[in-house]
Amino acid sequence: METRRPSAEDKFSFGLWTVGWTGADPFGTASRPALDPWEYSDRLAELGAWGITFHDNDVFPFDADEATRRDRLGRLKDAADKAGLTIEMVTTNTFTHPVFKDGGLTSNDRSVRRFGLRKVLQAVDIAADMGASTFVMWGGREGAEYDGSKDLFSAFERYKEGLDTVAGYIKSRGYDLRIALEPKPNEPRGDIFLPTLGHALAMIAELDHGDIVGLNPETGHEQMANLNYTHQLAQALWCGKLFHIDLNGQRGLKYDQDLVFGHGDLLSAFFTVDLLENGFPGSPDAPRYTGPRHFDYKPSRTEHMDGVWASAAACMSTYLLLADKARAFRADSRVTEAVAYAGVPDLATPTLDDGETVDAFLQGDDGFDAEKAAERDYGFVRLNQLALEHLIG
Ligand SMILES: [Mn+2]
Repeated sequence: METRRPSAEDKFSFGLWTVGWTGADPFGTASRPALDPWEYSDRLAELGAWGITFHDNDVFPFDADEATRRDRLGRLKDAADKAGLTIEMVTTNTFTHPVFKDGGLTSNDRSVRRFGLRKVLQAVDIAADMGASTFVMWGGREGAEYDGSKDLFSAFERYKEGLDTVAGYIKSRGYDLRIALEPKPNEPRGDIFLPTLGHALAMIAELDHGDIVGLNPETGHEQMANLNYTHQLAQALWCGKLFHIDLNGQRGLKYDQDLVFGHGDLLSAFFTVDLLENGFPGSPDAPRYTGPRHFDYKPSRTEHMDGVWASAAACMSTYLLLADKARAFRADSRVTEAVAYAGVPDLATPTLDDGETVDAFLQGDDGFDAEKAAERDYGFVRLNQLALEHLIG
């Protein structure tokens, strides 16, 4: 097995803040130099990436004047065009500056909320200018440490107000943009609003403009909530809301590790790639994810610049290796047989007959023998072992 080199067809993209992370953490200062955004994008293109993404303040400082903003955004766009990179997603930073310490859209301070909402709307304009198709909203500071510090009812009202204002603005301008919410349970806030994909879906259902609002689930964020990332992607696909993805690695319930994709739970990563590349095994007509394979990871603080590029290449190589293995897994006749034995395709059959009324259904018992049905062997372990053997073989 050797390192796989990606091509544009693989649609790999990276946040500029990923390779651009200088290693500053709560306990230590930067361990690497900061480059200009176009230097990162040039190197990512050389490594075989197809796209890049960024927060407004990955490109220009928080307090930049209009001329500086235009100049730096223009330079990045030129560099991306020259390198053949697509700017597929843009997002806003409403978490770094201390003005956002109690949130951007849900701060108790109304003047901060008005400032935060303006900043988000300005970033929407940037996203449209750059030709992005997705606008991610990660509300990392929308939350609390202390339950008494918030009127939680109003917090949800203000979150909805903010999201609907942004989505309504996108529609009013005719931008070809969709919003993707990124759930996370905690960090930096003690408890973040919209902690999981399910919470975000419930919020979207309450929005006036929810039709253009979907999800950007991150591997580690869902795993920090002790959830199964592949299941989260599946539910988002099922309801037509998987607009974007953030792939990375996480090992257990701890701080947000942002490891290289596959460097956390490898078997979970295998089935994530299997879902993304092969779709649902018993539902060929089900929605498929066709968007960017976007990585949101951090090159470990121990690495210097060579290690930064090696870790970006590792994300893509690991994905391609897992894709090869997932295809081989699905093409293996032993797997086809084990899948059939397990009854996987049978789940696609509706439980009631076509046109069967509940009354007619209740009148019969199908001659069902619970004791006999309880004796069924599903063979899930054998199926999983076949996956494992493909993965490590
Ligand atoms: Mn993360």
